[in-house]
Amino acid sequence: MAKSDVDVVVVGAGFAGMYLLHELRENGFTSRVLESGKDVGGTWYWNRYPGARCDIATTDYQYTWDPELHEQWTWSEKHAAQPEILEYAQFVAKKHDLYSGIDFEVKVESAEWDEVAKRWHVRTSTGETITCRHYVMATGCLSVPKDPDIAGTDRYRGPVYVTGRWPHEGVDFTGQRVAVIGTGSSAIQSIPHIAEQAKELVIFQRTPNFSVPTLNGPQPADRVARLKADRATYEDEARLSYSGVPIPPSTVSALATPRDEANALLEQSWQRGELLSVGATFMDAGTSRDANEVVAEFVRSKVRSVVKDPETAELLSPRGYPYGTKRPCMDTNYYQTFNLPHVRLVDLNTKPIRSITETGIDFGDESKEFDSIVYATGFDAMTGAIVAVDITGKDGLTLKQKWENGPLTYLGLTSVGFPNLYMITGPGSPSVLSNMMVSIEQHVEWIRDTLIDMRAKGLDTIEPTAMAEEGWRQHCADCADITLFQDTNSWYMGANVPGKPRVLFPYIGGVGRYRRICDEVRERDYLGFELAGSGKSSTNDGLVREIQPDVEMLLDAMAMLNLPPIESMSPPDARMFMEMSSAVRPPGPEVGEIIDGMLPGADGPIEYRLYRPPTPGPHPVVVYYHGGGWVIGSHTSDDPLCRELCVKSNVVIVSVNYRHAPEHRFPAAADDSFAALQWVAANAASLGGDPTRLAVAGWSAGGNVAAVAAQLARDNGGPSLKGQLLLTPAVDGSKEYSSMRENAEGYVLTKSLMDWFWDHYADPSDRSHPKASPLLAESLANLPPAVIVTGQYDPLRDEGDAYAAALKAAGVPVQHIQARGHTHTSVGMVDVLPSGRPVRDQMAAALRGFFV
Ligand code: N01
Repeated sequence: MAKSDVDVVVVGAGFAGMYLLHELRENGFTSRVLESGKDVGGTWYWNRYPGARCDIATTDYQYTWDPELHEQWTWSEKHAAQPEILEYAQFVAKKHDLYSGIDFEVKVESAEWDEVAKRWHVRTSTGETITCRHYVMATGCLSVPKDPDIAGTDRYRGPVYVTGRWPHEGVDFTGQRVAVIGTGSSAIQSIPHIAEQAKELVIFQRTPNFSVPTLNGPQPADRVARLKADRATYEDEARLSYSGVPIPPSTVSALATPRDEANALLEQSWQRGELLSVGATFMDAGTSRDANEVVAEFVRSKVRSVVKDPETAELLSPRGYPYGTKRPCMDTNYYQTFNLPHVRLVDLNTKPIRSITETGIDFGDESKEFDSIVYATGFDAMTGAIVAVDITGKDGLTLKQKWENGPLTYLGLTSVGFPNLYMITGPGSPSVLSNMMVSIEQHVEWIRDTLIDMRAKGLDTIEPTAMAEEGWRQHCADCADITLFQDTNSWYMGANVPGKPRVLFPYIGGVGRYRRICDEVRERDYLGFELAGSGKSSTNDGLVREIQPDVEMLLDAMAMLNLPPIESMSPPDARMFMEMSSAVRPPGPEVGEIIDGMLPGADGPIEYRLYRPPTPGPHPVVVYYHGGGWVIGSHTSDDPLCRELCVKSNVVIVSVNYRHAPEHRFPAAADDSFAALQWVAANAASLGGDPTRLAVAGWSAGGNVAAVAAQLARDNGGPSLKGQLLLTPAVDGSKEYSSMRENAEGYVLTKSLMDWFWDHYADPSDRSHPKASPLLAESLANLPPAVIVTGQYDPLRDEGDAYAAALKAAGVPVQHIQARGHTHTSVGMVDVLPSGRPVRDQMAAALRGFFV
């Protein structure tokens, strides 16, 4: 007789529930696993439609936790079909005696947290109530078919089939007139098989999908060889990869590759016949629409090459959404099916379904009779199965209520108000954007280790903090914001289910990064969790990731390059190094005109570069000062940023090459900056600008001299300025702010580099002079309106913040933009870091605002 009071209740006996059961037993936890089906296998138990096949190759879609399995089980194909995967699940369940720990044909109806007993009460369809300390939803991401939201579905009197609930005995469509509604993965796999039997097949398509041929056959020889040579390394690579399959990240930009070469690379990927290969051909296809279009057009050309009727080919060609933002499909002879005389494609955009009728379907101006209707209309993904169970946490709040506006989780594993509730591959984890096997194993192991840790410390409950959960929501949103997913109506975004909140449900920061974060949470003593038991409780509040994901990725890549620190170089070498780094960056947008010239500095001529917008002038003029710690950089070194500011703000930018230290120490840079401003003001009209609309701008040390130039203009009778834009400026060299210590290392501008810059530029005794430290000016009143951008991970953050506050206190209008998750250098990296774009948009708008 199974116990009604256990350590852990697990819902679901798919690959997640099976592995968790094994681990719980191995570690001495009592458990009950409840499964509504009659067997193990989860997704592979339910999805028995013809042609159902795994889109991840069998080399990668298998358990790694039992090494013996690799000897005992041999996959017959590269992409295994549903019956074989189900057999594999059954084989593992038998081998490890898992059947004895699973209650089949039992549905969980509700689960309620008992705050006094600190236990969950789980009520089942058999009328039993099971009490447990920990409650795990291992219910899968795509397990609840969505209601087909089509008029008249209940009128039809013939047989209806839903791909996700296919009859176990199979269906024979021989001689039938069959309708298939939907063209997602399930439809694309089943349609060629249904077409083989049906007398007539009509496919109702709302949105065409991108599909890649499976090219099935034996397992790829190169993968098998790698696995045989060193399985441990292969599996580790998968675990730390972006999507759970060990494909090396691309370093090729589609935009920077001539189209014929790009197509040749895509052809190689196409020939691999793997779900992830085409999308992973280029590094920028996931973040740039233009780059993505190179991939999309290649796939469309493949459709045209197969489908003989050009009109049908065009209808089958996805347009208007980027490749990969709806789940790409894998097929065997899908497009070829449309060349068969008895197969017809109906475009629901021009011929919408008016109603399902008793005998068929009314669509467009037609009425057609069918012998069977197949709904391949998808799932209430990610959250459907979790909220289908009535889960009530603390204070009577249900998870369904809490998630009304979108799922809120910490790490996609836990949720505030629901102690000891865990979700395997839940929303906010890589889940459906990953190889599920890798993600399942990682979650099971994290939960197992957490339970072991809690037991060892005598702790009964674990619950995330509100701050950690909000921080995770923000991090997930930051990751989503730099991708192209947001604008596409996909089930990833909840768009397929009417009324579902529109957010990106899975975590898109990558499997490897996610694993590192989860590990870090445990290593940092359960950061973001409150743990309690036996009269003691501890809250370790905090945020596990605040840095912008693309900034983190760049920092990781730079760390791997192991570059020498700039401060270890001589100034000439440092300048050369900076020039070489600049040479490989994207150029920034086209401007109307660029003119290089000379202007009189404080002590001789200095160079400038003028950027003119393509619009008719005269334009406002902005004198721009480059970054580089007064030592490195030049009037061209911030070229992409100057171009973008020019175009986006519709202003003439004059970028000035003030003299550099150590050859020319303080106050040479400040004096040149002011001299350049005076000259530009006097010559604005001949430069095509409007002398009455003048401003200064600068980044870093350039922000320093821009602020100084604005003060000198105020104190020396002009020129009159409309504004000053200071991006992560250095404004006080006289003391060390806490951000200098907090961000001393690891964020490109380091404390030691900043010290090196100051040492080259100004003696310690000079640093309190307002021409070196404009924050220390006697008065900050009557300065032009300021826009100040500071970066969270910038050693200069606090002094920039202090300057913004001091200007405000002095009555200067200030727009202070605190760039969350950014470093000293990241905001200005045009076309490299998408997360900087919104900040630069704000800067450009503010610059425009100076002149209205
Ligand atoms: O479901 P889907 P699926 N009227 O949501 C259409 C995984 N999977 O079961 O795109 C008309 O993708 C809908 O149209 P639109 C895989 O992750 C994996 O095929 O919303 N049409 C769409 O065409 C996959 O992505 C594997 O405009 C309606 C289709 O129905 C996920 O499961 C195999 C409609 C639904 O496509 C889901 O795939 C199979 C309406 N009212 C699935 N409502 C393998 O790994 C919906 N549609 C092999």
